[in-house]
Amino acid sequence: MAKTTANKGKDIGLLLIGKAGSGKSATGNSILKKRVFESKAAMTRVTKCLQMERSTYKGRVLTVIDCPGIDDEDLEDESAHLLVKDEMKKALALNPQGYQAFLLVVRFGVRFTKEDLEIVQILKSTFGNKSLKQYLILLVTHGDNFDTKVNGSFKDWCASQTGVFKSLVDECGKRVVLIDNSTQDPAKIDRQIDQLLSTVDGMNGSGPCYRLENNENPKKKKEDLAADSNPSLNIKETNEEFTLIIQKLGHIGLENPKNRLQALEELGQRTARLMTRLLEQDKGSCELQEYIRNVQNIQTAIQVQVSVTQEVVFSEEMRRQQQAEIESLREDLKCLKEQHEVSKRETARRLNEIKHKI
Ligand SMILES: Nc1nc2c(ncn2[C@@H]2O[C@H](COP(=O)(O)OP(=O)(O)O)[C@@H](O)[C@H]2O)c(=O)[nH]1
Ligand SMILES: [Mg+2]
Repeated sequence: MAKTTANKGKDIGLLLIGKAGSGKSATGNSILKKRVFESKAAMTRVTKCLQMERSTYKGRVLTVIDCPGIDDEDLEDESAHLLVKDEMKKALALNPQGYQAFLLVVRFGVRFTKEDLEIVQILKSTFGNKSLKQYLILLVTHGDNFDTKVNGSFKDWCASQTGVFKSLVDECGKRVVLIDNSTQDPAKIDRQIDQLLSTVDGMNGSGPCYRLENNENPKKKKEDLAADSNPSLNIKETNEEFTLIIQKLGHIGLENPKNRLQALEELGQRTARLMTRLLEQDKGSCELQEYIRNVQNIQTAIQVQVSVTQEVVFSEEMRRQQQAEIESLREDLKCLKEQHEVSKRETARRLNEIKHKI
């Protein structure tokens, strides 16, 4: 693993890290401006495995990876440290383009404990002390609970903190961003994304991003692979599944939009399963990086097709509703005409009666 300077363009990769319930998934949804990560009130893990999602914001592709939350019990358990480290390595393999920042997510309004600092220690031993400081941003959620009348400005408040929070701020090179994931105000949502992106740009600009280096310690990699070799590792099977997915994707265009959407979603799940298998087999060694990248490209292609098809389905639904409204207006008009004819005939009949009486 190493820094690289291959950060062409302005696309941004962000990795969300933190304790379960800190607001990682909600933050991911705020950054991408869509509800793609499951977020709900629970202090245990809701996000069970790594999830990568993308969106475009002001011409930049934002890639966000949400990690399973870390429980306090995990932090007490030595062997669980290894699992967390393993998860981080998978996150690096999942996004070979690399990360401009790691967002250490904490929740405003709760007491910070030594377990919060423990996470930083695990990250340090995974990414290296120096690198971590360069890439970490402390992202504080529940900004809606931050009362400036009571606390003053967020910047001043951060500067006045002591104890664990101060240590976290220092570990993150004093880069701290407050976010309110509950807001529905589009202008505020944009302002928050702008603030986060300018913090990210401020630390890296167009400079290096953190990614898994392909040829890290090849000897060790081979040994690791031999030790970890998984009997279920079957590249032939993976290739076959990969080919089947591509073939299916090619045929999907022929379906009507609603069926196409359903088929794409099923294919998306199938591709995600293939990706999970690959990542499990790869174990962060990068040996299967080529396959992982190919599957990732398919995932992106499926995502693009899903959003295009969603738009088609939506506009078809709108057209159908408008057509139904026109039909109902026509029906009303027909009724009105008929009523008009009836009253015309009634008036003529009465006039006739009057004429006869005269
Ligand atoms: N009011 C408020 N609630 C938030 C905010 N961020 C997250 N939450 C809530 O906190 C809970 C846990 O969030 P979640 O994203 O699932 O946490 P995760 O386990 O770290 O992914 C959910 O009920 C979220 O709606 C925030 O900024 N403001
Ligand atoms: Mg989550």
